[in-house]
Amino acid sequence: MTMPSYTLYHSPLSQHSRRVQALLEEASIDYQVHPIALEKGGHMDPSYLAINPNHQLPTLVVDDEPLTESNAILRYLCNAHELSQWYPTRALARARVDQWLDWNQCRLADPVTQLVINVAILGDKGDPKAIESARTRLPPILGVLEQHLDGRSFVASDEQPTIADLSIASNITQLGFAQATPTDPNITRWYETIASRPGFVASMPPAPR
Ligand SMILES: N[C@@H](CCC(=O)N[C@@H](CS)C(=O)NCC(=O)O)C(=O)O
Repeated sequence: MTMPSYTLYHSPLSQHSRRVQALLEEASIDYQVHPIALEKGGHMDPSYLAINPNHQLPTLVVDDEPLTESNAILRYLCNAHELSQWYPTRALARARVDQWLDWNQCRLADPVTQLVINVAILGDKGDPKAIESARTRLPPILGVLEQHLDGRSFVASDEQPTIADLSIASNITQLGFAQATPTDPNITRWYETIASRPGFVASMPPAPR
């Protein structure tokens, strides 16, 4: 079977990009990286807007067809490469993964992004109201994850990590950039397990010099 060629438009600062790269690495799928300098506005360049008019990373170009939305890309890769260990095929098991992927996008992503933008990226120019709002919203959201992980190794499966773990853990890494790493014991234990996986390690941004 001929496999498609993959080009990942990517920045290591982007958790949405890193979660896709982590799966590509974990599954030993061949891909090219096309770096986009988010911090220099590369995502607003007309050449990138032609690929992704939402000016967001990542985009995975499959042969010559752009695919956007990180969690859709994760699902696509699992479907195309029959990665049932990362995205189970039994209906309820798959729905459980989808539940946590959606939770990540709908509940966790916004306060994480607001903190990273306003603390880590904008620094002194960050919006104090946005920072305060994110700091207020985060603890109850993380509390849901902390309680869910009590007695569990992974968010959506008892046996092995799934794409839901890669997706959520990429946001937890991001909190570290804003000096807001969660200290909840179950989240910490789970995050250490996911973050030590080779694919996740390979997706991490280079350490600051
Ligand atoms: N829902 C999108 C979100 C992607 C996203 O927010 N990417 C950020 C980097 S982590 C970005 O490119 N931001 C630039 C912008 O929105 O203009 C996904 O899951 O792929």
